[in-house]
Amino acid sequence: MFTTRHKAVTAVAAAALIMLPSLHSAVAAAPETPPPTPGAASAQDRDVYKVPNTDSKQRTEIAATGAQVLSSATGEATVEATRAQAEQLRQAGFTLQHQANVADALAKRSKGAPGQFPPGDEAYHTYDEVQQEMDAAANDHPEIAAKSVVGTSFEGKDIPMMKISNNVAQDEDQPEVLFNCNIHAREHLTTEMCMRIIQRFTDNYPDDPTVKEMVDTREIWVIPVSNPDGSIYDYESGEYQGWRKNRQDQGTDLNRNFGYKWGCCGGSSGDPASETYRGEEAFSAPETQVLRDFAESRVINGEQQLKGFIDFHTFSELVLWPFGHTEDDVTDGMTQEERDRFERVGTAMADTNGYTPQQSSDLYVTDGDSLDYMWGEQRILSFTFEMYPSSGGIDGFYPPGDVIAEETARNDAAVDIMLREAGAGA
Ligand code: 0X9
Ligand code: CA
Ligand code: ZN
Repeated sequence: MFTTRHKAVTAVAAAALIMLPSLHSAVAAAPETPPPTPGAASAQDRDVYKVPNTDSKQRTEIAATGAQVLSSATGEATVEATRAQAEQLRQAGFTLQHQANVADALAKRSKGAPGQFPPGDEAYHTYDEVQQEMDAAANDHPEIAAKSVVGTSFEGKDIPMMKISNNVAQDEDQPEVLFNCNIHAREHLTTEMCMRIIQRFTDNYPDDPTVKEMVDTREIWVIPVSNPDGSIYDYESGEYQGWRKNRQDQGTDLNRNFGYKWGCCGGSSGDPASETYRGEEAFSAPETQVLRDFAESRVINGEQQLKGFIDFHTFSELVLWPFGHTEDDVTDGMTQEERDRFERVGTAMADTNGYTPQQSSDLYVTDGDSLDYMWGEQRILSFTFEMYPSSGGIDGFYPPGDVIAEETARNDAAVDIMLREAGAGA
């Protein structure tokens, strides 16, 4: 791994040298659209289509071309595809109705200053603001909140993490839950979800009895930005890029790079240009290594301390449980009893936020996603939440800042259920 990274860094340094003159002359004009990532399908090359009347098998077939199913409300799929992928789908007999070019749709939005979210979206936390607010929360609540760096990204940026618990400096024998956000770069609302969790379980500790109970009896881990390189790249020019992956070469889809049945089942792409590129090998991305290493580090005396995991994504308003790699409800690593527990807890959470509960593969089959690893390998009760909105095109990833409060508070009760359930049967 070290060799691969070293090589990549050298290549980037060489590229930077070659690019120096043009980079210099570009400094004056701001905001500047970042140079397209060589090889990767840029926003210009991707379009959004509607595909009527799909079932999960067809959505899996669509995803297998490397196209991305953005949502599928009442069977009508919204699909993001390159021209080649669209052609392949038409040849396979799908009806595609063109909605918009991704770059055109993003260019219509108002522009922000470099390094800032655009006008109307200022309420979103930049990476620096995430760090500052986590520092402030830890400083204001030193007994119950501790900030650390769980690992570093491909570009060497810190991935910050918060632990929230009573006696936070001690590793107590209490059920642990991990909340992960922004593994997909453009899904910025999820960062706000993790910031909401941090804010609520620190500020409300004295006054809210449920918060107090959970902080006193659980160990809560929160990672607001698990893909900092991709997240920053998406907004830093002041104009959204519609970026999904990390920033390793053409980008790896981190949610296809986990090492449980990696690449097994046609639920990811081997093409580095694809939005769902699975990477060179399982855990080839530093960011998935960080999550794997953290999960492994929580095995104490042979027992996994993490009893619950939620990976927050946008969008479609879904509560998803494993497995993603197979349509089978019951399979190797999932008994009927375990499946029934997932359905029971998933449905209970969905009853509180109005999302639709289902098995991951009911949306479409994926391999190498975070849930399949966290459950399949680590046996942690794991869910993917697809947050607001319920449907949409590329703009579905960029709801205005004024929805943040409502759409994050909407998951308070579900978060509490996850924390409570982490203490059951342990
Ligand atoms: O495709 C994904 O990685 C997730 N959806 S997103 O639009 N946020 O990219 C869903 C992953 C859940 N797993 C399966 N659907 N199998
Ligand atoms: Ca504790
Ligand atoms: Zn996602």
